[in-house]
Amino acid sequence: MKFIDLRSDTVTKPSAAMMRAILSAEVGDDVFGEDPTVNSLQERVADLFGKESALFVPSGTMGNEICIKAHTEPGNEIIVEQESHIFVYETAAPSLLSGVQMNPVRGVRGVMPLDALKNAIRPKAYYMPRTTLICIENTHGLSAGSVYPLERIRETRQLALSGGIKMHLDGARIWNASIASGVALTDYARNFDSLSVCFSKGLGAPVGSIVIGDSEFIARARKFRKIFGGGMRQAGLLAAAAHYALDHNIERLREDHEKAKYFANELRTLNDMGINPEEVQTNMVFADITRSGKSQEEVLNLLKSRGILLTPERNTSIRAVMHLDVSMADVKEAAKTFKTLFS
Ligand code: TLP
Repeated sequence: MKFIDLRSDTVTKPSAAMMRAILSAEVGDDVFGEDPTVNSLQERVADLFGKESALFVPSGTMGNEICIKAHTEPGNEIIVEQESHIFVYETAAPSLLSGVQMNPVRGVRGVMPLDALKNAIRPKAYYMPRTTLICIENTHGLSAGSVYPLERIRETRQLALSGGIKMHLDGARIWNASIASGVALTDYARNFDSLSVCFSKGLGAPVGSIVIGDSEFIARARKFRKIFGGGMRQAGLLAAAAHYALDHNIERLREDHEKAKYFANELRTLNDMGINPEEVQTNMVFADITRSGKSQEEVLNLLKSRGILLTPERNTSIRAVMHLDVSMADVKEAAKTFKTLFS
């Protein structure tokens, strides 16, 4: 059975053209800093975001965790959004790897209110943890890929600066945010001390993320990448895929956003599932299944039996993610099947 795989934009496979780019990559030992394709990718991405330096890493999780490690000391506290990937999906790695405590702030569709942030920043008392980092996620995955408004990022930056607090961006899907909002990558980046962005989500590369910051920060990050086991050797093979993704797969994210809008529009009549096309900002659609009379597992299995794969989210929803390996025709078919099953 051929599946229409809407579980994540991470499921894409490298295209033939991307494979050719991989096969013709010039490589060297990147732990010695001698891989020309990794080096050119790092320079390219630093430029793209208007920062001094960048470091290629195996995954988005490692990118986030290296940045948290490089910004903090054990016993510090970091502020994260309550439904952020760092808080929910990284298996408490900040506590385990950096010895920090996470202070979760409840956001509205992933966006943390300023007064809640102010309350979360600890007074400078010796008997309290020191707040050293605020993490923002853009787009915000558990809010169905919603975009973090630039204005709020700027206000948060001002607040952070006034308390001597650093800012980190989990920008796994910053490309989608930039395409949807029209905000330049540099405009996002200037508000952060570090960013982690992924090539292996909407951009369609098989593996790879990159950490971005000033040169001093990236030197620290390089050390922690080695400590965390992320020093790779002939990683130019992967960096070539990332170069290809930057050349070909950013602008086309618009198509994924259109597919998500279409899907949500088609399903909006399933009132009980709370699908509002107005809320679809990028490439994800969430459906609430609590009133369907079926468990998450039952709903997912039913869809699977008709050739459609989605993921469970929270305990209440299922998620469809659009990407370059599903066509508009696939999405139309998926929407049709979905409607017949749940109308
Ligand atoms: N997200 C995955 C799952 O882990 C949930 C997905 O399918 O969406 N930050 C954000 C915002 C992410 O969505 C993800 C992956 C990561 C970081 C981690 O990236 P990887 O999987 O490369 O470690």
